[in-house]
Amino acid sequence: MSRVHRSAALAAIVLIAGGCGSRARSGGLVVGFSQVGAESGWRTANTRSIKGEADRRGVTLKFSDAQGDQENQIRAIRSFIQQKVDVIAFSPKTEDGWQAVLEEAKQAHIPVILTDRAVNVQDTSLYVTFIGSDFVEEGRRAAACLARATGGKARIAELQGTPGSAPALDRKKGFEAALAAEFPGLTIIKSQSGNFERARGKEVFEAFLRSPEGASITALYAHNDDMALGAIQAIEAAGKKPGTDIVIVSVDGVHDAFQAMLDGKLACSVECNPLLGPQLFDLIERLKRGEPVPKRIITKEGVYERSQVTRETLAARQY
Ligand code: GZL
Repeated sequence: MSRVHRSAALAAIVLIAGGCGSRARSGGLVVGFSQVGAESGWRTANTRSIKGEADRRGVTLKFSDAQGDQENQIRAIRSFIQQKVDVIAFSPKTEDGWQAVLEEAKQAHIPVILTDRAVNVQDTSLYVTFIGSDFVEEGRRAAACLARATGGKARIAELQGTPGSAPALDRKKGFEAALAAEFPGLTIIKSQSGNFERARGKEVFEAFLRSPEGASITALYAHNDDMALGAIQAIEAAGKKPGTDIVIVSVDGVHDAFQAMLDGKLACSVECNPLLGPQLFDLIERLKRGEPVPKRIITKEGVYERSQVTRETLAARQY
């Protein structure tokens, strides 16, 4: 069977998955994956998980690193369509701007899976499912942790993630909702994007400290660990003690954040699991077998608090 017919068969399986259930195709799969870039420790771990799982399962993975440029992602997806891959998966840098290319994938009968981040489209038939975290809940958890670590009173500087990205929009939304509903003593006095990058987080926090409100900042909410780690460098360079003069909470749970918690510089890191490879390829295998798949798969996550971190837990980290 030609790849076009195989792709159509796969897409047809997706469309009638809930029905009689067709005999799944046998043989290897070709999957096109478009990655946002390599902006953070989380992203590096996510890429390693996707590539490692494809390798373990003998899946042919066409992997494209967009280097943080949405146009590169769109070009890569168009290329996957021209190559007639069996499935397209991607982590959309930002929520908007995907309608046209997703319609082209649908016309080509190639199923699309969203991993990590969501897209903003009216027609949700343009993708099979979205596997990723609940970023609003992560924002709420960060607020609760900051309230615990500050006794419910803080003047907060916020380092936001990439503008227009689902994690930045929703982590802010969840955090602010929790402050409004439960923590009146927590106030955001500065807020700017550090683009999920360590160097940019350091630069922005240096500017925060130099601002008129700088001396009154008592806490930092960073949308990811890399920006928090950059801010810690800025705080120490200004002669202040991270974790004491400025209480810090962030999101992801990468290895360096565990080190910062062990060093007493970070109060907590809200877990955001990057190891999506096994779930992604389990899902693709289910599609291949003609089994129904849920429209939304939320990764199970918790919160890592400084009090829980030991040398043993640090050594045991997978990422
Ligand atoms: C979250 C992911 C975010 C991480 C950042 O699922 O999209 O992007 O929190 C990463 O570290 O850059």
